[in-house]
Amino acid sequence: MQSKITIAIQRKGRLFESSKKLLIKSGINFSTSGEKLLARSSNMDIDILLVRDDDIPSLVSKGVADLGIVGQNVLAEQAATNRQITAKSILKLGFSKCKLAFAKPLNSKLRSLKNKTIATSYPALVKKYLSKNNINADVIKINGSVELTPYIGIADCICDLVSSGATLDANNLIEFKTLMESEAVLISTVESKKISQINIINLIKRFEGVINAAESKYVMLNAQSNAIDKICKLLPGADSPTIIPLQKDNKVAIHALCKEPVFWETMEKLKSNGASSILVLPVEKILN
Ligand code: PRT
Ligand code: ZN
Repeated sequence: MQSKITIAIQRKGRLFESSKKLLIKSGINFSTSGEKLLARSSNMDIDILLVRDDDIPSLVSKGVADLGIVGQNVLAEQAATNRQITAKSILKLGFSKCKLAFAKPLNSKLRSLKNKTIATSYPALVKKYLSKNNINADVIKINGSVELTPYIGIADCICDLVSSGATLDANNLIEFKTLMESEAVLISTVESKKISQINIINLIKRFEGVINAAESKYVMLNAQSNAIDKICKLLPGADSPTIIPLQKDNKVAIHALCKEPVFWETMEKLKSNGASSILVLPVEKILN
């Protein structure tokens, strides 16, 4: 008998909607409401723990959850401070992308971090960076409103998460160095190749299928037979397009799964190389 799978996801916050969408698109039916901390899937033997993102690495490391979804920034900070965090990223999920970056006031003359005071919610990652680069500096841990610290005189610069950059702009700060890029990841204590539970392997395959599908498009177009090579080369990330002869005019239909974005510019280039009736369709699921 296969045992139940437990997955920990963020209960509310920036990761919640995309984590829920990924599980639902992977065929796990469940509903969340209000303060519910445990959701049972109605169609699969899966429990979903709804928790704060900071608790996810330890829940997975302790084996309370088999899998978890968390930002690489949170996992890396916790792993840098606590040896008991054994959970590792096994799959990049492509959402909640951001970077952990140093920023200083617009009018600051700061040129290096040497002997400066840095405010951050990620002290372990900042200290690791400083020690790796042989920089001597003070690090102060601040949990919220890190952006305010240079103006109240307690720090020379900050190291915080940035996505659009609007918060830095609004606080007259300018980014000057990226410490790490981050996105949501699936975590487990077991490397994906070593996972033995077949139901977990199949679930991870479904996650991969949803992620790959989100980036892929199915392209169909018509072309003259003598333009096939030129056109196939222009199809982004297409492995081996299907060529189907048309009844008339020595023409063919070309069908391809494009694993990279298909922009209007790509379509215009295809057209100027002899393609016509170009259709770009969304892909819902891929199982390799
Ligand atoms: O309540 P809980 O503890 O579960 O959640 P939380 O409040 O600790 O985290 P939450 O929901 O704010 O963020 C969860 C994860 O989303 C983070 O750990 C990151 O992996 C990811 N993420 C992606 C971000 C951002 N983008 C982001 N922009 N987390 C925070 N921010 C903040 C940043 O700290 C800064 O204050 O947004 C502001 C900057 O945003 P921009 O767009 O103005 O640059
Ligand atoms: Zn948190």
